[in-house]
Amino acid sequence: MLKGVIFDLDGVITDTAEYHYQAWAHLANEIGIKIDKKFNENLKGISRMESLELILKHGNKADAYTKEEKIALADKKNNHYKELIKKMTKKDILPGIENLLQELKNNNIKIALASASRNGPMILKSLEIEDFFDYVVNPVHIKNGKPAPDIFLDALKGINLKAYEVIGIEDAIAGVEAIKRAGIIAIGVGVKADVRVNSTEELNYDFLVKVAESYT
Ligand code: B16
Ligand code: MG
Repeated sequence: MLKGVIFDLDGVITDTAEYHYQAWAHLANEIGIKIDKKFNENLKGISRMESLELILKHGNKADAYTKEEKIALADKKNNHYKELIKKMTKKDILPGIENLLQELKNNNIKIALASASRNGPMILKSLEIEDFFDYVVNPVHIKNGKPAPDIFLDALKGINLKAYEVIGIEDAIAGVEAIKRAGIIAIGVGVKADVRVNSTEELNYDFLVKVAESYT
């Protein structure tokens, strides 16, 4: 029986990938590295520091900076990113998601957020949906990022449910792998998972109940 849903943020609730891309591309350019949208796909669901490491490696600069310099570079990207997302409003919620959150609440389904983004709570606030969430994982306390299952296991604890009682929704390959490694049914938005949908528009309470039933 479906008792909880664990959401990823970027790519599922709202689309911040484009802003992450702009901020990373700008920073990379400043240090002489070119990244394109195809490369950016590798950064989805990956933490800020790990993203920077991948970009440096991509530009053959993996050993060019000290730890302190890397922290400064990541901060710089984040400040730019925060400027870009400042203007986000309710209108930036992906299609079908607000309706789904409301339906889940009406049916007493627990709702958690398992986002690698440290800006998650701020984004939920801008979108005016923070009250729907029973638990928001603080990624600062998560030892191993996606594709490790840690963030989804923490979310399960936060809403006090077992893996078989929930569904996880992700848009990144690393995220789907994390859900599966936590033993949870995965819905992939635009990516392969237990069940794949092409758009968040296809997500609603009845659909999720059917998915949960077909896997138990
Ligand atoms: P921040 P998700 C992830 O969010 C993004 O997909 C990823 O591109 C980003 O690097 C990561 O959050 C960290 O974000 O720099 O804001 O802490 O997909 O796990 O919701
Ligand atoms: Mg995502």
